[in-house]
Amino acid sequence: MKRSTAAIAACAVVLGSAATVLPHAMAAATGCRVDYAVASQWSGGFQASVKVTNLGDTVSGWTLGVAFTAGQRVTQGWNATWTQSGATATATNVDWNRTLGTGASTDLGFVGSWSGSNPAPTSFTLNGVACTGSISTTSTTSTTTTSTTTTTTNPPVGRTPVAINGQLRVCGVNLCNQYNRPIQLRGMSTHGIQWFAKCHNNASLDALATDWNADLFRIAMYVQEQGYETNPSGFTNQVNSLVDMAEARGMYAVIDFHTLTPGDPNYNLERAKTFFRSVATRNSAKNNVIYEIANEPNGVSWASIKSYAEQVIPVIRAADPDAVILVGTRAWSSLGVSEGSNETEVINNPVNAQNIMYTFHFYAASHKDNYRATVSRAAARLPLFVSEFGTVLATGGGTYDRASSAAWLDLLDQLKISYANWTYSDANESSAAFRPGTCNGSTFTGSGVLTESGAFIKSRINTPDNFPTS
Ligand code: IDC
Repeated sequence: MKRSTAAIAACAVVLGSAATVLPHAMAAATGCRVDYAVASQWSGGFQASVKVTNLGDTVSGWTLGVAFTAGQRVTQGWNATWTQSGATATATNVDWNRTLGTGASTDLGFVGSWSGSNPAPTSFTLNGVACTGSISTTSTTSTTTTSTTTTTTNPPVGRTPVAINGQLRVCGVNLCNQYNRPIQLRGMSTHGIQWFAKCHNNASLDALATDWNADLFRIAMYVQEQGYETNPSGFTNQVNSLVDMAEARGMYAVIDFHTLTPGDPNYNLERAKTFFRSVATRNSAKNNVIYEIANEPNGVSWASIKSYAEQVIPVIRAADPDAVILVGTRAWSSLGVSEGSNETEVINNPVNAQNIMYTFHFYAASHKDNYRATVSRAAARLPLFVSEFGTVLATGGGTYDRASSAAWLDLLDQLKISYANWTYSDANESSAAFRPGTCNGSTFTGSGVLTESGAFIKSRINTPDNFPTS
C-alpha cells in the first residue's frame, strides 16, 4: 500500500480532462496503481492489458485516464467504455466493475493503433488522481517494433510465405513463425472439394499465390454431403494433392475436416482418427500443413467438442508432433455465441493440448458488433484462427456486406488473427470469389473473373505481408 514518491513523480502528469472527473472523490483517501503491458505489437498496431488497482477508499464509479505521447489511438477496448480525445484515452467503468474496494483490481484491455513513437503511455489517473505502477513492453515486442516499422512495404523479393516463416507454432495467443514472431496469414478456403475440384488446378493455384499473394489455402473436405464418408481413400488423395500444390507455391495449407451436419463431431470420431492418421503421417515432413479437426460443431456442448479434440489431437501428434492444430468451437465455431454462450466456456475449460488454436467463424452480413466484441475480448485470452468467414449471410448467399466485412478484417488485422475466406470457387452464390463459369475456363487472374466479394477480398489479401525475418 505504501507508494514510493519516486514512482509518483515518474507518472505525475495529471490529465486535464480526467482531473475534472468526480471532484467529490477527491475528498476521500485516494490512490491507485496501474500495471500496463503490451501483449503484442505489430506494424501500426498493438494490444495492451491494463490492470487497475484501487489503493484508496472504495470507489463506486471510476474513470481511468491514459496519457499517450502522440500518435497512439485506442481502436477497440474491453471491460470498460473507452473513448479518446487528443492524446488522452479514457476508460469508464462498466456496470459489473463499477465498485472497486480498497485493494481491489480490475483488468481492462484494448487494441490500439500507433505511429511514430513507442505505443506505451506516459501516465495514468484514476478519478483524476495520478497512479503509480509499471509499464512494460517486453524486449521481444520492442524488437518487433523496430523491425516491423523499418521494413514497411518491402517484402523479401521472391520469397514465399512458407520460405520466410517456416514451421509455425503457437506462442501465447499468437500464431508465430520460425523466429517466434507473431504473424497473420491471409488466404482463401475452397468450397466443398467434392463439388468444386475444377476450381483447384495449376492455373487457379498460381493465381492465388502470385496474383492474390495469398499465404494460405484451406482445403474444405466435407465428411458428409457426398464427401469423405463416401470414398475415404479418394478424398484423402485429393487432399494430399492439394497440399502438394500449395506447398509447391509456398503457401500454407489448412486440412479442414469439414464436419457440418450432423453437428456433433463425435459422430465422425473414428473417421477423423483414420483420416488424420493418414494425412499426418504422409505430410509430417512438410512445414506448410495446419490441421483443422472439426469445421463447425453445432448443437453440441463444449465438453463434447473438447472430448473429441482430446482424442483426435494425439493421433495427429503421434505422426506429426510439431504442427499447429485448429479446434472448432461451439455453435458453428462462434465460441458458443450463436447458441447463447460465450468464450468463457473455453477459457475455463481449455483443450488439454499444446500448440493449438481455437477457430472463430463469421459471416459479415449476419454476425456483427456482438460477435466482434467477443473476438476482441477472447483474443486476449485464447489463440484464435478465423479458418472460415464470409462477406455475406450465414447461408453463403444474400447480401454482400462490405462495411461489416471491412470492420471485421480491420479487427483481424489489428489482432493479427489469420483468416481464410469462403470461397475460392465459382459457386452460384454471393460468397464465391469467382463469377459463375470461371472454373470452366483457364483464366483466374485479373479482375474480370471476380465477383464483388472476390474483388474486395483480393484487395485485402494482396497487400504486402511484412513477415518478420529474424
Ligand atoms: C455452404 C455452401 C453452400 C452449401 C452448404 C451446405 O456455401 O453452397 O449448399 O454449405 O453444404 C458454413 C459452413 C459452410 C457453408 C457456409 C455458408 O462451414 O460449409 O457452406 N457456412 O452457409 N458455416 C457458416 C456458413
